[in-house]
Amino acid sequence: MNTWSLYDYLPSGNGYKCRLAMHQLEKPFQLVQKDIMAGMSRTPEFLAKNPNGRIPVLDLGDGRCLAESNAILLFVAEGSRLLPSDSWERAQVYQWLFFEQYSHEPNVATPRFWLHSLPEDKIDKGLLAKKQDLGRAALGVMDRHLASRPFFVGERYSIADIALYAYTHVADEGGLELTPFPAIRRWLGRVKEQPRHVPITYSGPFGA
Ligand SMILES: N[C@@H](CCC(=O)N[C@@H](CS)C(=O)NCC(=O)O)C(=O)O
Repeated sequence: MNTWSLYDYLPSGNGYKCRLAMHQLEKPFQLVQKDIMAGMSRTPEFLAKNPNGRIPVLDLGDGRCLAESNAILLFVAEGSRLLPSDSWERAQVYQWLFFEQYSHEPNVATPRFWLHSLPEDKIDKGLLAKKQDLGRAALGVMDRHLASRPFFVGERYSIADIALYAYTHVADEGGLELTPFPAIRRWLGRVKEQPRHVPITYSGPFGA
């Protein structure tokens, strides 16, 4: 079997989703770190793997490359305990993956990226505050859902939890305090207790 490679940037929550899921599913892969701040995801070689110029990219080693973190999650989790086979439960997983990309990631991850990676004078404070408000709204949706259930779908840990955990657990780094969201805080603890959990800073070995 070909060796899988994940092109990634360690601080990225989108990359972390894939690292965490593949490690928990005991799927070995090589981590190829790309410094996106130095333009390494915009080189001709990288654009041949993902024309959108963004990490994470899963390279299957046989000429096939897959981009988009949630597509990678769905691919690696197929047939596993992390992706329900029941069509209704699976549709709910899709619901939360799409929510994550449209309502959560752009408003929870982006403030963190701006505050940590941009020089102070490059940050539009008004836009940052708007994003943070939308981020709090997304966290509110999650908190209400989790108030009466342990995990997002079907009472079991799934890739829906992994996708939403990635940026939620570091939301405070974007100025989004989790104190007002008690159900989220309890859920973060449950996710962290799952077998083979690794932190966002973990750089390998993976799958072993
Ligand atoms: N929707 C994509 C977003 C990927 C993304 O925004 N990647 C960022 C890092 S988290 C990136 O590679 N940025 C580098 C660039 O835009 O040049 C996913 O979920 O994978």
